[in-house]
Amino acid sequence: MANAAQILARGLFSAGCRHAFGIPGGEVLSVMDALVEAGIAFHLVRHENAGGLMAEGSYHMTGAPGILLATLGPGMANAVNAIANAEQERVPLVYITGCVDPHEAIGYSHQVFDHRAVLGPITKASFLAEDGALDTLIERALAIATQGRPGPVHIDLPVSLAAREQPGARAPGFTHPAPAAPAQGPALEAAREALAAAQRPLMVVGPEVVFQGCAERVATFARDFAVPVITTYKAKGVLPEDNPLALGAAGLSPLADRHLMPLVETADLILLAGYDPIEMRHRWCDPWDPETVPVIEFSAAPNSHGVHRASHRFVGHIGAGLDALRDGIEGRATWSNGAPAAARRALIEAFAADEDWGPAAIVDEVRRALPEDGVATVDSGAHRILLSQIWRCPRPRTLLQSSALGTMGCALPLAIGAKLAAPEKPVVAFTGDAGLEMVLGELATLRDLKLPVVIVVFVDASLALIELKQRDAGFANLGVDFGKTDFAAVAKALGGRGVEVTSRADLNRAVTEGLAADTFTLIAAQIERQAYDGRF
Ligand SMILES: Cc1ncc(C[n+]2csc(CCOP(=O)(O)OP(=O)(O)O)c2C)c(N)n1
Ligand SMILES: [Mg+2]
Repeated sequence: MANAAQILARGLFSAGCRHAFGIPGGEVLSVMDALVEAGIAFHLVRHENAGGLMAEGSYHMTGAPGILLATLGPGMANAVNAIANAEQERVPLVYITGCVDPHEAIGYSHQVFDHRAVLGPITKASFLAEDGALDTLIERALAIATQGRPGPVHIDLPVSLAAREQPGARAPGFTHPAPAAPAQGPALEAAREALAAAQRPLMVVGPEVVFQGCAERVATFARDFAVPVITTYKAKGVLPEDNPLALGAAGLSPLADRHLMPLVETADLILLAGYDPIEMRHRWCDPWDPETVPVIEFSAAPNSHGVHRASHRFVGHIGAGLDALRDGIEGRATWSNGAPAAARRALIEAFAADEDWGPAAIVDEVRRALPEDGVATVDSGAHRILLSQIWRCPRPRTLLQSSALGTMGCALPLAIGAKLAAPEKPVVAFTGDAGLEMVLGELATLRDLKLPVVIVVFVDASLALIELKQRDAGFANLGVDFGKTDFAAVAKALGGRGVEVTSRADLNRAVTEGLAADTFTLIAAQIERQAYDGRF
């Protein structure tokens, strides 16, 4: 016989989960025990929000849903940002919280409020666990979290239920549904005719290709049909970025858009492959007119966002969709005017990283020092926009970031979760100084886990992205600059290695040594204030 917590834990194990993150309170002790008993390691973090982002990092490396555990009240509320992030970033995450027993909550108020009401708008589902249905509950939670457009699911588990035996419960199981291809019919025929006729096709690739695991098929399609590819920041590497058809990433950079939009405007076929516009800035609202150009869209879930329109929409597996689209059609030369190749050259020039020192040099030098199979994470801020344009991804899931919610404080925990789940991969986290100061406590988590993650912090004593916007808009300088922290000293105080750098050679050496060390290394890369002016 198993208790409620054990049934949930076994269900999570059956879905491939091997790591859980969180901070316990008295209300979730039996859940923590059950996780470990089921074969899922529990990692103590310093802040629940960071724990949720570590769970995301582990998901990117393994494909299994992330697990976050928090106690009731303050523990539950601390993770709100990470849950909103999982919802916007399409991360399958199971969030288990403890709660007082429902009958007790009627006459007890200490730390008690409605968890599910708080989480309702930012989860795909929120359940109150009940006796007698734990097996079905965890199966539903996993199905909802992983299917269609993935996202977070919350389970509120009353204290006494967690430890109560559940007679008659079956062993929960988990199966992925088989990939769904478009049905034969007039919509598919019309789309195929558009592909066969296209002379200037353009593909926009988004993260659904990555989580459906069909990057290779999308890349093959692009090569066979000579289709230039724009990716979102999250889909970087679906087509290796050294491929001549790779036009780099679009997202938050007006400078990149200046080179990419003319292609969007002159294409005679737009192919959307798992493209989710939640990562994009305003310029990508309604960017094409399906009245004048055929737009074929393959997506994991129906698009009800209203951000763009399409002529032919197919919901299901993107790889299977592209296979059905191309069946029997021959690839041929495209874009006789050479416009995509010219745009690619112009983009490389626009984001040149050949300076001696500065933010672009830092990105460039770390790219040189990090092996091909390395994973980078990046925080939110000016450094992220520049890095997302410069950094070359040889494969998907080699650059992790919060590109939909765009939260600060994500890079360090994402890196911790990724390194734990894939210890053989070199992992580097890039962060701004303000973003790092939000999550400094997690350096202690890194120390305890003995993980050789390298953290590169762009030290400019400024909220550079906001300072730039403030100046551009003509506001007085206010609330965007702050004092310089001695990050190298902080790293040492928290049990790691710390080094300050102001040159390419020192940075390269620090990264190489850090990746081979037995603990974390924090590299404080000093840059000038206002170093991003005119760069993106
Ligand atoms: C949690 C959170 N708070 C506020 C913001 C708004 N914001 C976006 S970038 C940024 C500045 C970040 O500063 P820093 O980490 O130093 O990076 P930099 O811009 O200097 O590269 C701020 C405040 C945000 N995205 N997330
Ligand atoms: Mg800064």
